[in-house]
Amino acid sequence: MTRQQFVKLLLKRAKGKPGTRGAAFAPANIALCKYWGKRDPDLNLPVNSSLSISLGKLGTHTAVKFAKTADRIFLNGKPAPADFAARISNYLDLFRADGQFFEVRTKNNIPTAAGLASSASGFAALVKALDQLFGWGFNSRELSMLARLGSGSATRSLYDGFAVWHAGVRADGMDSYAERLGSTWPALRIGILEVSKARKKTGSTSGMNRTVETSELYESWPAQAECDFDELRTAIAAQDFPMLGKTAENNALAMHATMLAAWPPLCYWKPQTVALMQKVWQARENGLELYFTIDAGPNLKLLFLNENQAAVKALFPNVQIVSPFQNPKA
Ligand code: 2P0
Repeated sequence: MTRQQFVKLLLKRAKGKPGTRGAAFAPANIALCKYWGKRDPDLNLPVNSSLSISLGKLGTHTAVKFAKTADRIFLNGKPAPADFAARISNYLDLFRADGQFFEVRTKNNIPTAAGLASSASGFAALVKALDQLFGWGFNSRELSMLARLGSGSATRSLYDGFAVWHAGVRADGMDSYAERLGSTWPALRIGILEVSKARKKTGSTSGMNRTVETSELYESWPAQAECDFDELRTAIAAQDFPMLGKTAENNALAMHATMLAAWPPLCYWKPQTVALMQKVWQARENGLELYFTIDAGPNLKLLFLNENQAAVKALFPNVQIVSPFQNPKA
């Protein structure tokens, strides 16, 4: 099945009437069990299930309406760079009728393409806005499958709090959607340590494809991811923070190990990334319950509990702290 066929099939379930505009927000998310590798690149079906936590008010606002003669794509108030605009227009091709064009205005309050998952919140917000524009009346599960076609990690950005993206087994991808985990964890904190805002040289899509094709270590990844996914769900249900932190950190490092073993080798880290990882390990040796995760980029995301917020701030004065469960919508 192609992505066009998938969309056609799903749109058969649409029920409402088109409106004149749509506007929506979606949060960024950080995977604690990473999505790394595709079993179907066209449908964006993952090799393994993943689990994430959304970043509350950090994410993307998107407004969409019909345009007259061509797509008009704006990013943060300015005409979007050509590659960004082309990615959005390609995605809109999945939904447009003959001669139909769109104006899309998208605003991120997180750095674009620095490993802070802005394509995730971007496609999730766009899909929610399109749902209003076209009046589809889809539920979050259906919207998560449409977001998936834009960017895999966007599947999980339809929700506040913890989200799981089921890898699914079906070839048509109808069982590869995300859902929210009911648990909340008010004391949980995420600390963003920005090492670089620069656009990365190798995007996640090509990075993961190169890893799947060339890395010997990738063979061990699906089994580890499956195990970590289960452990994280157990840790969340039991509110066992050391288990959550250890599993998330180990999962991220295992993912980066598969990249280092790819050819040509792939390393998203900067020297400062490694220095910060070592600082976390030292703090842990000194008794602080502090863990980290890293996506396909150089930035660290710290994981800790509210009771340790002062200690974390003292060690990392530039940390940006997010309380995922103190968002009024969460
Ligand atoms: C994740 N990442 O689970 C993993 C961890 C990066 C490292 O999902 O090809 O931009 O558009 O599906 O979603 C980033 O990959 O990739 C990602 P595509 P995407 O958050």
